[in-house]
Amino acid sequence: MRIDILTLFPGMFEGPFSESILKRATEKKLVEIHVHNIRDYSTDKHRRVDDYPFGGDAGMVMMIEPIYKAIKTLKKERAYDRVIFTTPDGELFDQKMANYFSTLQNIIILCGHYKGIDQRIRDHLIDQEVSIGNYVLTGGELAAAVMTDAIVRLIPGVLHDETSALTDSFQDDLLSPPVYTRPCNFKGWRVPEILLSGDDGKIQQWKLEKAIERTKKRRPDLLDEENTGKD
Ligand code: 6GU
Repeated sequence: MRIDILTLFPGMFEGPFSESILKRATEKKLVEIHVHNIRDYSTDKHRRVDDYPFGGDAGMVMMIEPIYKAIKTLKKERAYDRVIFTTPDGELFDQKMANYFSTLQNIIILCGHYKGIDQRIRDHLIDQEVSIGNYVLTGGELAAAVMTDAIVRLIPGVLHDETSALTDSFQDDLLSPPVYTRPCNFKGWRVPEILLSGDDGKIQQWKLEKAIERTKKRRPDLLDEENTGKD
């Protein structure tokens, strides 16, 4: 899979993509992540990427030309399955969407600046608008990093234990059960006896019960028929 990110702040991606699982996935060539500075595609000599809004109002607006040029340049090189725009008024990102995106070959993520982007970009250059939650961030960069993380860890071979993504919270609309490690007794705080029993059937049953119990308590919305995300 290849993910191309278009942003005015490429530095914001340096940390998240150079540590831990994303770093290893890149090194193992399971994913290619390319971060492009939109300013490099500016079409005027001052390297401008924004301009004053028509009709007045405060603030600047991201111009269409650099973004058009950046997307066109990428599309000349390869076919893209999806051009995604990050914006708080987009469709809510969830596990189901992450699963779907992780099956695609090539995607572009344009990092938005809410209110501050020429509407024609959204109308003509974008396939899907996505938000990561009901709060407003200063820009779409952190949202793009969050989405990239959620997508990349689902690519086969990225996680050590192939099954571990399948047992994630949300994959079956259940939260994960609690987990424990040694010591089995820490100052009298004990690991549930059943986990030490060696009876795998009983242990699996216990994990499922705990997952359901935890979901009922913390996220009853996930158990609503209407909300299962399955159709
Ligand atoms: Cl995608 N962008 C911004 N600016 N804020 C957000 C968001 C995106 N998702 C939630 N809040």
